[in-house]
Amino acid sequence: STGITIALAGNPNSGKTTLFNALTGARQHVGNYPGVTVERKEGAYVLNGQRFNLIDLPGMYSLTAYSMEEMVARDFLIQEKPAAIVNIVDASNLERNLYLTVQFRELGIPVCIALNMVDAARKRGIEIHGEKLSRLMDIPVVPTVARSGQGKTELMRAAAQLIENGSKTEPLALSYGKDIDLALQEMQGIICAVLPDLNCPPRWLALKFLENDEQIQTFCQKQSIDLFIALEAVRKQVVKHIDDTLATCPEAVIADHRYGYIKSLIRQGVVSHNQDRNRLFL
Ligand code: GDP
Ligand code: K
Ligand code: MG
Repeated sequence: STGITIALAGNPNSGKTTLFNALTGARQHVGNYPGVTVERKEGAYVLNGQRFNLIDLPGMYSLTAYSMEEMVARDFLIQEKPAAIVNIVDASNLERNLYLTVQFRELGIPVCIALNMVDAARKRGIEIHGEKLSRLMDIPVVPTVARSGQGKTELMRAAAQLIENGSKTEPLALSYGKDIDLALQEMQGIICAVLPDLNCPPRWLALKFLENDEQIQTFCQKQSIDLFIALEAVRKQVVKHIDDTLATCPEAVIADHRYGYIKSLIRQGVVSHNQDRNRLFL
């Protein structure tokens, strides 16, 4: 169908389907992804005469696909390359939800955050400063209450604006420490030489390979056995070094750095807690 594709993505139970329904109403089509029983929900949203195809992606915690749902969601993002991701984030579980946001940014697809369930967060005494988060992460953040539809038009305006400016979206390149950064650089060089027309950032592919992502490793193997062997040699070296020096593995170090980045954002005043302990008695 014609129109610009926007994927609604986020952790399970963040409110994706509720938001999707609020945005698309009856203009929905439900099918299946080829070969699997995961539901594929698509719907239309029109803003100022521009038609958008919205996809309600299955819930995911990570871009390393551990479940069928995550596999489908990741494949969709890489193969169908939506113009933008509307990342539905549960405002009450900001830190955990942003772990996925960081990974979307690493993948390099423009991201707009729907800071959802701000009503429930507020009831629990949690206030998120969306503008601050937006500034720190350099992505649009729009507070929403998917259940009532509050914020949905502002959200779609922000997503449309993001797509208009989209060409300048660079993938986020976090530092994962010297050892991993150097390995990534080397792997990226190897990948670029063998696969110049890759449909995802080469550093992202290297990162996934280093995170021991089986599907990514198989993909590299299928592209070229020499590529696989060269990448595997770098990986084995890092694995050994990190095991010797830190008694851990690259995927744990990478996850630690992602969480470190998120924690540092949050510490800069993104979240206020209503400390009124007497609240229950008032
Ligand atoms: P999904 O798994 O991401 O598709 O999440 P759902 O759309 O199924 O929503 C999970 C639950 O959260 C449902 O019970 C929704 O009614 C509820 N929900 C969704 N958005 C909001 C919101 O903004 N505020 C509140 N209070 N509840 C919400
Ligand atoms: K659900
Ligand atoms: Mg859902």
